[in-house]
Amino acid sequence: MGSYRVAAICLCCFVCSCGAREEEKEEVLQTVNNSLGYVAQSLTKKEYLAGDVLSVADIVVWGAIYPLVIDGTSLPDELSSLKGWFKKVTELDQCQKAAESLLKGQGPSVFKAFLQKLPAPVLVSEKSLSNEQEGEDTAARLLSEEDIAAATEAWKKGLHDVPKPKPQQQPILPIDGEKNMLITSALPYVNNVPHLGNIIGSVLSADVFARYCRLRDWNTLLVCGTDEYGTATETKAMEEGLTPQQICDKYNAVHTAIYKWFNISFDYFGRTTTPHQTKIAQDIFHRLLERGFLLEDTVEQLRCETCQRFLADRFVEGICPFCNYDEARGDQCDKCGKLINAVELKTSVQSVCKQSPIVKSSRHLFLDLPKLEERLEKWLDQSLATGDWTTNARYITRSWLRDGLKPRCITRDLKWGTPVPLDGFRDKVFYVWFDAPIGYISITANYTDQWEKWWKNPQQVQLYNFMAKDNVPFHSVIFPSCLLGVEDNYTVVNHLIATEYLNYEDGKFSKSRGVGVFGDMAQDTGIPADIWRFYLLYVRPEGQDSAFSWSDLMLKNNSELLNNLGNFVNRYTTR
Ligand code: B3M
Ligand code: ZN
Repeated sequence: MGSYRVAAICLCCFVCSCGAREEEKEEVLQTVNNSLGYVAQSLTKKEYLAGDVLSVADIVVWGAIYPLVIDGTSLPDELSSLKGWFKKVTELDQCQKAAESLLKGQGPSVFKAFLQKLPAPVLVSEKSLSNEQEGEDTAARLLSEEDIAAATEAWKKGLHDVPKPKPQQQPILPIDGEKNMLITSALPYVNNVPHLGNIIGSVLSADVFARYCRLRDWNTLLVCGTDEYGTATETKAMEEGLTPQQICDKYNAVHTAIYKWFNISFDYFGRTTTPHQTKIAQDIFHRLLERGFLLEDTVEQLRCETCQRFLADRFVEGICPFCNYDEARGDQCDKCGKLINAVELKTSVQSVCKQSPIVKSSRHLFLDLPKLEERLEKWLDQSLATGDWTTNARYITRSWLRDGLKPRCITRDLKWGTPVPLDGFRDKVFYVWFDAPIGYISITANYTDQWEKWWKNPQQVQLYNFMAKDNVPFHSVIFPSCLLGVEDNYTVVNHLIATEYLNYEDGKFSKSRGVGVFGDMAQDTGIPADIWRFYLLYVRPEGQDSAFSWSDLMLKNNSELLNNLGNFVNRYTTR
């Protein structure tokens, strides 16, 4: 079925004007024609795809090629078997109804949103093994005797004869004419020890991709750091009897040590509580303000009279106003994924002292997302069509836009954060999710004073963001809207790679309940980091949630690493 899928995906070029080059369109057409030819060929011998009766295969293939073919008249005569079959299936009552309800008089453009959720089209030239081979039809290429002999020869010579990756200049900066890969891994909150789910969701996935890029001799910068502002830190500080700064220093060191042990190849691991963060975040804020993208409004906020403070949304728990899940956090519902304003929770308690908060009003600043929506849509059309976005990232982003964007509050009544540099708001700080993605930029600024060569250079840089799926809307909607709104030639995400969740045995990892395997525990087991890395990548939750299990770790270690890989290497080395 793979080839039919390709045919459907490639149609994005026809319906979304994604800006594909002429040659690319030619290639797409070629791919589509090959696939259609293949289907036509198989229909010369039988009535339907799987035999003489209609089956699910017919419906799937019909649905996949329908956006392109519509009434069948565009099919060339030499595909007559396909034409006849297509007509037959189209005439089925259910298929007619499906087509009518889907198209609603808008023609094939209704498939745009659907196609954008699918993986980007893989053109033949992108599959080629190196740039020099561009254009060569590697998909159709079979290994020749010579290829196999060359591979055997290379294997015999061993690693020392393999060309070494080019040494990286320091600091690593974009280079004219090269592929410049800027890779970020979501910034872990500083108030906790990361668990295996956090590790595979962003840092390890980004690390593996960065290693791959470096082996390809692509000019690569991998940055990350701890996300240090916000109530999470203030609360942890209260719990441990330390200042927020002391908490940040303590846990930044914990994170640094864990990622070092896991061999995560960051080019720079920083933190968000730096003067660069203040400067860049405040500059972005001023530019948004000057351009009329901020609004002022009164907010009803939850305040705990026992603790004498306003409560950040995520420290309130209650019933989700959308799906009635009774353990929704005040900022986001873990069940339906919707973002919430804590005051909208049906009943709520503060997660620390379990008291019911009161509602109090306060003036705040909002990002005017409806005003930024048009430029965001335009940019997304381009980025989704040409970039590598995981299916969940496409889906989450599209559903956000489909529901319509609303202004989002970017200030908070807290102390531990980047100060809001505007009269009337100077006792407030930026909301951590306004601030945190700016951390990628400020962390790079701490690495090199030439950071703008990465971050204000969309012409030369490809930006890859790695994260777990709950971080998607902030990276695909809110942060890009800010960057587009500041009109300062910022590099905006081109590729967004989001994982599903990794569960622990039969349940969830839970920092607060201490359930799961945390970075320091993994180290204490005495199992080497490479085995953890292998197993986490093996169970990486790509298309759906997956689970860590101790017995499966043992099984995969014994079967895959020891029996398969171990024996293979052993046979070779003892020959
Ligand atoms: N710290 C959330 C998280 O760790 C947040 C990510 C920020 S990325 C800019 O899941
Ligand atoms: Zn919900």
